[in-house]
Amino acid sequence: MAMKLHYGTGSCSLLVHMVLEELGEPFESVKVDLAAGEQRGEAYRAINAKGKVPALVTAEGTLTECVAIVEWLLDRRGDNALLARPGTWARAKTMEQVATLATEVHPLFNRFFHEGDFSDDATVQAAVKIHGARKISDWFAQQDAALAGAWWSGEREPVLSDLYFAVIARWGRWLDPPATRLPKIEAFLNRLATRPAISRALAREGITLFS
Ligand SMILES: N[C@@H](CCC(=O)N[C@@H](CS)C(=O)NCC(=O)O)C(=O)O
Repeated sequence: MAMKLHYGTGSCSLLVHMVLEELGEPFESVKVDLAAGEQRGEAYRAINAKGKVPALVTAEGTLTECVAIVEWLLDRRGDNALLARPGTWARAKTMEQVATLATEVHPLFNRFFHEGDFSDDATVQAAVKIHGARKISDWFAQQDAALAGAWWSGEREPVLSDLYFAVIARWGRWLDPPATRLPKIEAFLNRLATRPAISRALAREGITLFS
């Protein structure tokens, strides 16, 4: 049975799409229409009761949460370029970056995209959005200034955290200035997009790293 990825276009599930393509794993993908609220419907909640993407349906069961899914996919393949073996320093440094993206930067975007989740008061919502945008913009400006080599991770070849960074930087195209147009981040995204697996994942979703 081929695995089945339930994804939302351009959302955090794009990371899973990228990893599946990088691994050359046979899989099917099923689009969940997030804008239409399909994730909250009964049919999708039967797959993921949390009403969120991604969900990966496998022969062993259904797995949710981006980080858990990609770690499982990569570890079951043993040695691979995107994620070093458990217990190695390289693994710890990649996971350090993954944790920053998952637990700090992604939640900041919730303030920017979903300000209504933070208050019923429209004035507070506007303040949450502006404040969130400022914090994310500052973070991307720091990342752009610090980006020294070809990849955000600082590794010689792209690793898992580079893929995740690209997914999240793409959301930053709505900021002013767009994170995708900061010079070193833009060059990084262009470089990553030339990888055949990454361009296949983007094509499946009908998007680019800039739109
Ligand atoms: N912690 C979860 C977050 C999942 C999540 O927030 N997914 C978003 C897309 S990035 C979603 O499904 N949003 C739809 C909604 O909340 O209604 C993960 O990393 O997988």
